[in-house]
Amino acid sequence: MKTQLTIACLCLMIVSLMLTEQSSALIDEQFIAGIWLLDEGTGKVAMDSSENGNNGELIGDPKWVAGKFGKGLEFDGKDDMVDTPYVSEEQQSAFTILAWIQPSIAISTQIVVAGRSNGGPQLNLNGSGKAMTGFKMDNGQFAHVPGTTTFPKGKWTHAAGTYDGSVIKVYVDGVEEGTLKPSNPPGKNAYTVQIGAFDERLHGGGYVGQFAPAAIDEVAVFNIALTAKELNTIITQGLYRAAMSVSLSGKLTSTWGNIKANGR
Ligand SMILES: [Ca+2]
Ligand SMILES: [Ca+2]
Repeated sequence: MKTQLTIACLCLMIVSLMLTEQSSALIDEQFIAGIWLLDEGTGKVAMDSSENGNNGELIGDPKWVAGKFGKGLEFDGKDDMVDTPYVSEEQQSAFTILAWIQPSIAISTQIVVAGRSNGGPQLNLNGSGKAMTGFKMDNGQFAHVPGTTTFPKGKWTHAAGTYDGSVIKVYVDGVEEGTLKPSNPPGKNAYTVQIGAFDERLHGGGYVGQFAPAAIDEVAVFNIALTAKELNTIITQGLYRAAMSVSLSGKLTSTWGNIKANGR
């Protein structure tokens, strides 16, 4: 009797999960570099919610604040940042970098949202407060494309940069705002993905700068160019729900892997 009840309960659960399934995103976990939900709310570690273990270290004293989804991190624009251990040559083929940003001031100098120093794949706000993405090409020249929206002070706005091996695109709130076809692919880059600033000193380099006076939430890096549809699923549902709703469709191992709800 107990077994039958258990089976009945499981069936009900499966049916209800199928009914609530609502995602269209299909991202193979091999393309996930790292997912930092920034939901810890305490401590000096920003956990990677993917299975890759690219946990970030809080440098300086960024503050845990209310994020766009759950908690987020507020950076002071002076010496706060997060350093992750993620380095990859795969980003020379394709990438997506995305995050929510809430500037604390009107942005007037370029700041780092997330990316790799020394011309590695980057998502920034430029000196006009517009999202900008791109990289240093293997010929040493820069290929960066800005969006058109000025990120307003005190408001969460979403930014994403993608590269599919041919074209760089920048999206704001899921809307494509700029494209650029670089003449060459990204050059090699040995720096880690960092959030809120660059500090090469942590990895044997010398440059430090571009600190963001902003709160940042839900940072993710993929080694594939997400589509506008996938970006909009993530923006609407949040990274965690977007990942879980795909998982609930039964494609757990072939899509987002086992996303961990750190701090939730
Ligand atoms: Ca500080
Ligand atoms: Ca969060």
